[in-house]
Amino acid sequence: MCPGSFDPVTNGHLDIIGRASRLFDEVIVGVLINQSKSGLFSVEERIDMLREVTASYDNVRVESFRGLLVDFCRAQRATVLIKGLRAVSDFDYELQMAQMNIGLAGVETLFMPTNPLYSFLSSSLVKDVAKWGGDVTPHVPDLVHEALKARLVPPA
Ligand code: COD
Repeated sequence: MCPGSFDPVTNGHLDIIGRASRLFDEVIVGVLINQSKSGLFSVEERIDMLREVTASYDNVRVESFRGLLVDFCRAQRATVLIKGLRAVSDFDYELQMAQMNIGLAGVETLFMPTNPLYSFLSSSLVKDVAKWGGDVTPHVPDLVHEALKARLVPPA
C-alpha cells in the first residue's frame, strides 16, 4: 500500500510507486479522502491523474479511502505500507505513524529513501511554484503540469 494525499501526484511519488511495483506482486495506491481539508484537485481528479500516470504498471491500482489507513489496509488485504522518506524532517512524523499503525493493526511500514532528484519535492511546493508561474515541468508528469496550468492563474 502506497498511501497519500497526492494533491497532485509528483515525480517523487511516482518514483516510489514504480520502485514498489518492482518489489511487490501488487501495489495499491491509496488516496485519502480528507473531508476536513479541501485540496486543489478533487479526489476524483487526483485518482484520474494517478491512474493515467501509472497505467504502464500492470500490478498497480489506485483506490480512495476514508477513515483509518489500517482499516483500508485490512479491507484490501494489504500488509505492508510503503512510505517515501525525503529528509530527516519526514522521519519524526513517519516514525510516529508507523508505530501507531503497527500497534493498531500489525501493519508494517517500510521506508524507501527518496531518489535524490526528488528529495526536495512535495505537492505543496509544486503548487506554490506553479501558482506564481514558475516552471514545474521537471517535477511532475506532463498531464499534471497541464492540469496545474488550467487550475492556477498566477495572482496579479
Ligand atoms: N520523494 C519520496 N517520497 C515522497 C516524495 C518525494 N519527493 N513526496 C512525497 N513522498 C511520499 C511521502 O513521504 C508519503 O509517504 C507519500 O509519498 C505521500 O505523500 P503525500 O504528501 O501525498 O501524502 P501525505 O503525507 O499527506 O499522506 C498522509 C497519509 C494519508 C498517509 C496519512 O495522513 C494517513 O494515513 N491518513 C489516514 C488516517 C489515519 O490512518 N491516521 C492515523 C495515522 S497513524
